[in-house]
Amino acid sequence: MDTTRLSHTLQKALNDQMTKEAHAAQVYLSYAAWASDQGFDGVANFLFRHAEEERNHMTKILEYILQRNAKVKVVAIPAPGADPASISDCFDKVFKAEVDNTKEIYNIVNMTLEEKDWATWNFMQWFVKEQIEEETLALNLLSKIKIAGGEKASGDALYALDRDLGNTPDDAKSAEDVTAATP
Ligand code: OFO
Repeated sequence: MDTTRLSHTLQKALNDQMTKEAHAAQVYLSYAAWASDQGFDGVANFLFRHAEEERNHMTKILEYILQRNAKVKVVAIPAPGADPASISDCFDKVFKAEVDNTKEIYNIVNMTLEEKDWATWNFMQWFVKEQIEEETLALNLLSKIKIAGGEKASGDALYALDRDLGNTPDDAKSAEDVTAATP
């Protein structure tokens, strides 16, 4: 008797998404290292935390695949791309990465609808909600850099922004906290 509770299509889509979350973690890790190297420790702190959250997302999907008695495939994670050219470019890239990931999440939700796999549909709603939070965070970063002057931001403005980001994350509710609250 087949005891797998995921179709082959969804098993593959969730495994692929697991690797995409791991890739996002690597990308944010590389941006964090770049920001730290540039002396922006506040930005780096924010990005290190974000990399952790992406790893949590990967694990959350892995656990769900196992829970549905399906096969987990851990594969190589593609390398992150080039370092950002500036803080403004970094925040642009973060926003784009989040919007792209939202599209991937929506694709999987569409598949669950087609298959009428309500368990996986329900599971994916956590990610739909999470992407709203992450897009909002990324939009806030874009607003901050815009106020600071974008590519033309002065050293003083960047210093203030960096200090701000170094202080705020611990007050903010992280995705990790949300995960713990709604396993
Ligand atoms: Fe995994 O949430 Fe961002 O991308």
